[in-house]
Amino acid sequence: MFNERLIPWFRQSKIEALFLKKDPNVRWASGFKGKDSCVLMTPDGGFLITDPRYTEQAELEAPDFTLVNWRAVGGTMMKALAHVCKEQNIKSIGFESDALSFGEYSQLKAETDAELIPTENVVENLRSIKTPEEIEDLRAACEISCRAFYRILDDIRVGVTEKELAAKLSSYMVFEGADTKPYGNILISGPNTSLLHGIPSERAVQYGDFVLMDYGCQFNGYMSDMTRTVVVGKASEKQREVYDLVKRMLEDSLAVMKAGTKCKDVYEASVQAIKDTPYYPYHYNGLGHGIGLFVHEVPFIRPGAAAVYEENVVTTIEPGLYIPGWGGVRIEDQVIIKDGGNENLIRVSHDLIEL
Ligand SMILES: [Mn+2]
Repeated sequence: MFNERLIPWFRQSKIEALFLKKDPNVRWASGFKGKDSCVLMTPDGGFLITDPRYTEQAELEAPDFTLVNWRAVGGTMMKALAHVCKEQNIKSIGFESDALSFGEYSQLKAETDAELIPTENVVENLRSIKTPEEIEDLRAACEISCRAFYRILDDIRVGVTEKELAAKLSSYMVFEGADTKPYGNILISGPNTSLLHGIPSERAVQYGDFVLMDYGCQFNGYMSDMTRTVVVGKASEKQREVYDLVKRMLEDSLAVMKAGTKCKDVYEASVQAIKDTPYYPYHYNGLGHGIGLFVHEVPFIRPGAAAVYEENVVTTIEPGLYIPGWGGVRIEDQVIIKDGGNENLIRVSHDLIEL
């Protein structure tokens, strides 16, 4: 599948070819789902540069592309790329400035006479707006995560370790239909919950703990990302106070998320509930991110972020309060931006669950 959505960029940039190396960008542009491969896109067609581990798969998944086996052509990916450019008489190549290593860039520069032009987020910006097919895959990934959530609730009890719960949660997603690579779950408990990206440990869950689960899966390569924080036993007054503030932050954010909203305005909406409370210093201002074939993508919700939501952007929204040594709460949903509002793909209540 040659992605026609790049054509306007070629027209506007006047660059003759676009060299893509990041796996999600290669997949989006060509349909090829393998790794360690790259594509060269031109307005007239695409070249997929790979090695014999992937040639059969590439023929099946990217039938419109000209396959180049770099082991046979040049012996390195950069030499093969330079060879294709010479053959096609390509004089300018855009490349992903945040993906090419210095070594690769140097090698390519030595091998080609074409002008090398750094680009940023060309495919990411196009990719941020999802097609109906992409939305169906994202919806399926979110539904799988939600079903896994209800299953893991039965396992959370005093004495079970964070690692055991993380392993079960991952397996539930696969049994519920996810691709076999559920990603790095954050499943942490008690005082560990103030660690924004804490790693599941041997810590055993205790009565009164928060258990924070930030996790997701892929369905046909498309990702879900959700977070819920529950309490084991009865919540203390302070736990409930912090939880209710985060819930308000989330719901105030969701209320403004629609086509035309600037990302910075979502951030501003999220802090209304805490700005006059002692908890304000404990929020984190990275509040959400686009999501699709990769987990953290444009547009990002941050203070001052000028990006404006367009219809069919899919994004997370994940406010939290993190109090070092005490614990933290995060609640994260994943939504489709629509005209006049959004559709929430995470259909699990925002209310505090006491187990
Ligand atoms: Mn997230």
